[in-house]
Amino acid sequence: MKYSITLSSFSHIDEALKETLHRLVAQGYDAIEVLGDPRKSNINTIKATLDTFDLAVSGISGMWGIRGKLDGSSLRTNLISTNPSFVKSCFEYAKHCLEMCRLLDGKQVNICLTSDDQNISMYQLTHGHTSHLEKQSILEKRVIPVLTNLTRIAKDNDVRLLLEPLNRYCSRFCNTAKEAVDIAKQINHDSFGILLDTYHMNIEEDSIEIAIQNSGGWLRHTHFADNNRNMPGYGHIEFNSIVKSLKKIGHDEYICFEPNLSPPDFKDVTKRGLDFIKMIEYSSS
Ligand SMILES: [Mn+2]
Repeated sequence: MKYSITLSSFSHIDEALKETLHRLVAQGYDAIEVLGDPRKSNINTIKATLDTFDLAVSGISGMWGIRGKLDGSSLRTNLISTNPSFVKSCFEYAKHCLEMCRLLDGKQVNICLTSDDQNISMYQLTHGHTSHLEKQSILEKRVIPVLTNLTRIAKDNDVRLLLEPLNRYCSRFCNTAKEAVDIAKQINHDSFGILLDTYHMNIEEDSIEIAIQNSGGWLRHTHFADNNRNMPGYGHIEFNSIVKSLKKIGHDEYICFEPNLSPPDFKDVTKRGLDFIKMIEYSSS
């Protein structure tokens, strides 16, 4: 297996990129996932820095769910909105990420189905008060056509667009692997697939292992974090059976860690979490 980690995990840590990358190589990481942040989109500078390290770019992580101004920019990244100009901004943002991915020689960009609907209460969200029919109608009329267009742009950039289910506290659309696979089947394109994140799966799936097995060929990438969004091994998710399930379906894409990190122990934590998963990988082979 090949291992990557999201650079967004280090975004609140005051450390030079070069120093972070140097340590990640020494710790045994194969790749990094770059944050799709248009505020820091000097791609040539990022590329020049990356080129001096023996690290691949597994892909771009999108900043989904932003509803407005972010440090003076007008970034809006909710694909589901009743305002067409907001959907257009989100489309342009996704396009930016796909192009950025190609320029950095990455393989995929994740996309999450967030909505800017302010009229839904937290109670309605967490108790699943949106009917299946309402969700299906929004997905069919407003989401699938946009994803189909973005998939064409992904193909033109020779990268993949991967739909990542989020847990109910983040979105009321596409919370499970099955919902993501159903959408992928409708788009039915080699440049479109799904990404599964153990942190979200821990909340939404009946069985993480069965969800992985049923995702089969659509699964192109994973995000690994424990139930508390720390590195694997620092919470109570059973990673042993998850790694076995990935091996069972012949998953040979990156495992990308997406932890919340903070000083003072983040340097040690990224090493111990990686070693923990590698130990499981070797012991189950
Ligand atoms: Mn994720």
